[in-house]
Amino acid sequence: VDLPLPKREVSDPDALAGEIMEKLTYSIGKDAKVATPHDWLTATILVVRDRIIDKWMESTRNTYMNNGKRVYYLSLEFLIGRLLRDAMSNLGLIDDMRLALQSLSVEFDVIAGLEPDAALGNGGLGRLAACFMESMATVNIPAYGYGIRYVHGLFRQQMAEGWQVELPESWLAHGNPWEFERRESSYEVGYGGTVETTEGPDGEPRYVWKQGERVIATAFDTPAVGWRGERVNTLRLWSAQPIDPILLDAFNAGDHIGALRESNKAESLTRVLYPADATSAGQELRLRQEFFFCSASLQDIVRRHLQQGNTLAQLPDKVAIQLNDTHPAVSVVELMRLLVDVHGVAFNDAWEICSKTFSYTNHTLLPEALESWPVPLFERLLPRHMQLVYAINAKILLDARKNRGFTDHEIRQISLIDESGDRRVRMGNLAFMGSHSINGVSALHTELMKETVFSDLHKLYPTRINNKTNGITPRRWLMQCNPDLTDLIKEAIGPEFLDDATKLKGLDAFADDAAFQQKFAAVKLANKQKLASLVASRMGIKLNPHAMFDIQIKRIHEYKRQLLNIIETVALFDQIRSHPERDWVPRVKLFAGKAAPSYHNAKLIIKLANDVARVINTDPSVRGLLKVVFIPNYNVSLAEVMVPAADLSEQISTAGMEASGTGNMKFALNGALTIGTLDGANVEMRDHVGEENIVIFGMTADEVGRVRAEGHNPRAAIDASRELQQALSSIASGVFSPDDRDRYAELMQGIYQHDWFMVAADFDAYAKAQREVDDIWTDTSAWYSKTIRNTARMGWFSSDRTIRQYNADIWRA
Ligand code: DL6
Repeated sequence: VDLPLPKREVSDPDALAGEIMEKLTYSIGKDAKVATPHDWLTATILVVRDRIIDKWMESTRNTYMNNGKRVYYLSLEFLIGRLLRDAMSNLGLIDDMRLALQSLSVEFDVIAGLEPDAALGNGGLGRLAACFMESMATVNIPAYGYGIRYVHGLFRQQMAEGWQVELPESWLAHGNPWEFERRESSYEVGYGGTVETTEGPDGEPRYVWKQGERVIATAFDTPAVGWRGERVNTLRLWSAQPIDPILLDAFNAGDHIGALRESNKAESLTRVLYPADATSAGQELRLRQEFFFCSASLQDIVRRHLQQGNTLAQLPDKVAIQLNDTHPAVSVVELMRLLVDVHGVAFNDAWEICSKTFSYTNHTLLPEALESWPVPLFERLLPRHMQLVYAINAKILLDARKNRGFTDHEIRQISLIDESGDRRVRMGNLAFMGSHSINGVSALHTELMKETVFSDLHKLYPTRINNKTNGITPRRWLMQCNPDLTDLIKEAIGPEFLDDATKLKGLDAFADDAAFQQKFAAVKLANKQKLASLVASRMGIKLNPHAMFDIQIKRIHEYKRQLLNIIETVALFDQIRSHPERDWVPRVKLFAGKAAPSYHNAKLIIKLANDVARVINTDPSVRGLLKVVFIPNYNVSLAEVMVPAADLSEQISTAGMEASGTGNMKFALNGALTIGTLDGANVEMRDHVGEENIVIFGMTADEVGRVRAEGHNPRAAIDASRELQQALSSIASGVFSPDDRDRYAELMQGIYQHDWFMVAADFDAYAKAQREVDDIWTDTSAWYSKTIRNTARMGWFSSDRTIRQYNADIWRA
């Protein structure tokens, strides 16, 4: 029946207040007299959600009617953060909702602050997926995100005497009013068992996978709203459930724990997010998680495709599947299995369908992050998939040898099986072979992909690798996190930039305007005051908002070089004490970020930052010129306060090691000056903002490669720099760790002995660049003319542009 869609027409404050009361009463079952702030939050979300649903149904119905091509973004991580402010801002409801809540004596900011931060991701890769969901809806692409509904997202970080302690994060404790459970969209996912061969009707062998274990994947849908609410897409997250919730026989026989064993095992599949980012987790549970969400997603995609009356041969015309890194790479073989074994498509035809349907994004070149699975494990969990891996490998390797003259060495490099040690299945090679497009996430990273990890596959398929430089959504990372700056920009250049971030360019004309600079500075100061009050209330530390806020926030990793920043801070501390006569620029050094729980050196770096902070912050000879703070529990919501408050953005990774970075873009867009290396997207940022508006230092990726190949001698760099010598020896000898003098000896030895991350090699250049930053800061007008130009010229880094490029070159939806 063609029923008209219902619609919430009115949204003035009175109507909204009435609806909030209605939700509170009839959906939550609470009297306003006894409602808790959480009840008000839920009621408010439900009212906003109603408006989203209107658009959601409209978008879904249109896509169905058009039977056009859909994009599926498969990602093991979606680092979503809070949704309420974002959704309200995209629907243009912020002001009316504030007034509505006020009329009910509820403070919007208070309840908005109670929304849990959905941290279903570790860092850059997961946050990029969340920005992409918002941009795909904004640029009107029919898209689905597919992932896992982890019960516990990324751990909560606490400090115990300066050491990171990991605690579980329970984002679902108060329920999740944004999501819809779709019991009808459930699929069985199998593991283990055996493969039986029978004869098909055509006389060809048919393979039947007799699965040893099975679980149910149930869908939970969350709407993803685009700018101005024009389109709403779906984020579908899978939750694992047992086939039999309880074994009654066992229960009745008194085995109450055994009766729930299967159920617990199934549910534990989607209980926790693996807290590692740039290292491959390498656990059986991780492979089970990956296969679980890939199998459920592909079954869902194929079902939807066929339900629309399409044929399987049409799959590439109607479906584009983007693999977010190698985590969903097992999808390639799962789709082959569904096509060949379940739907009877011939192997070669199935392979063509697969490679035309999939595309793959690589997010890191770090060898330790390139996923591979021991052959025995892969074979035990996924016996039919192992056969398919061998069949695909045979097809590709034979072709490479026969038709392309590949040498033994090249064959070994491109093979799906790594034979160099224990035999392993290489997921990067699988994703590459099974995709028609392989993209890097910045220009430099893409070139390095061609030259390093994928050089041989690039030789075999020279047209597949392409670049899609990352972007960030300006809705969350400007309008929502920095409303005062957004208003100021609107006042100066009008509202067009809200719909097209490249229009920010108009601000260039105001960069040298003294009156505008003052207003820009006032907004920055207010944002710094806001951050200062957060630090005061959480940590009891007072910050001077007139000091330069110098911020490094990101995962803690040696290649990101928080250590370089800390060592330079120690050197600055020495200088301030040795040269009290100089005009030092007052600085607040702020750090935040989580370390993978098993990453020893990263955790030690957090402890060092805290140790250094304790000593510097209590030394009277510093006279308030330097303060160091490590803010615990970095997450999206904290970033939303820190990014607008930054004067200086630290993007100082060892060149060639950061694939892109996206924090770098957020800071520059919000009017921070960047100090950075020529790494990842910093290179393109320099091209866009102009080299006079960014402070670049240090070795290039080529130089790092060359020095590593020739043998780096860190001693020479250390001997040549008195400041570095002093800083290293004070840390190594226990000046900052009197309770355990050797705590940092080994960490410092790493720099003396091999300096893999080029900390010593880049130290002098970094320290010099920092003094350059001081000089610019001292000339207030020069500072603001540069930082305003950063805001003006960062529009290209909107994820809308990135998504348009994906669509134009890869998906064609
Ligand atoms: O592409 C998003 C993001 C990049 O900006 C970072 O440079 C990169 O480190 C990050 N990669 C990861 C690790 N991924 N794996 N696997 O998060 O991706």
